[in-house]
Amino acid sequence: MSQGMMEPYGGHISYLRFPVCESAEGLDLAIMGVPFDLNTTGRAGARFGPRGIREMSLTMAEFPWGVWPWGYHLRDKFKVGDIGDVMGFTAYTERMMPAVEAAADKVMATGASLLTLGGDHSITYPLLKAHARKHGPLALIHFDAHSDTWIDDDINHGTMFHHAIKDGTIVPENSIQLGMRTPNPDEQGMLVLDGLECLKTPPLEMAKRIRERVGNRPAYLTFDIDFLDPAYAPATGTPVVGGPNSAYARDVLRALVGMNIVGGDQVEVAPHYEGAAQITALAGATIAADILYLIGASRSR
Ligand SMILES: [Mn+2]
Repeated sequence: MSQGMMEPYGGHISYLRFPVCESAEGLDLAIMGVPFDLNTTGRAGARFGPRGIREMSLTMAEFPWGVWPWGYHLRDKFKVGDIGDVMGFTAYTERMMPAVEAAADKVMATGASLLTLGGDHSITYPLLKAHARKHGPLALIHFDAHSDTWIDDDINHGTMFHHAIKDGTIVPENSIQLGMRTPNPDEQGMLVLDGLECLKTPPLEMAKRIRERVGNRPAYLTFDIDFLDPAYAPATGTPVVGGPNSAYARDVLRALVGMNIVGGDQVEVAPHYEGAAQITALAGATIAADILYLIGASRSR
């Protein structure tokens, strides 16, 4: 192949074609999937998210110069590997939570940083717990159409951040939620910039507000694909119209480079709600790449 180009329609499938690894041992950056969607309140299907994202990531993996416009290939600076999916919990939330937490703990123990592909958004809760165990209470940078702070003793993909605040895993005073456009009667101390606010705020200004809110606290970045308008991400469980586009999201993300982002995830892509174009999985794969570059840049600080 000329110049190390990799045609997106052939070859083995892994996230951005990083090597498939048994574990995170020896890696700087590990990518892991959690194919679970039983905590969805709307349309299920995000269990197919990790696979869909990996497949569409191949379009970006074509180039040996990395993902535009980052200007370098992550493999030239870091040891990166796709460690596969957390599995073995089948249809049980009560098994998924500890399995994901243990898998993330295992990655943390190697010294690698973790990017996770969901799955429904409830998978973020055990991931936050594992990251907080390593880094202390976290700032949450949360892109979503929904606040996910509903007050309920049970955990589903709309309640987990209420629990994460209650148990001290995230610090609301340093946390920020962007893109909300559903009723949110119980704001619990996080700064909420709703969908209309996003549309009125230029990306660099938005990034500045995120930096100011987070301060020096180690941050975890979680990106629900329904942050994007359904025109840009139709294949998701609970789409809400009136959101920003994918270029806006990427601009905000890229402007966070240099922050201490210790881990992150891209969740709620449910590929089967659209046809062969796979717009949503492509957006998810691209945003996941941006998050991975941010985590890498944090390691280089
Ligand atoms: Mn959401």
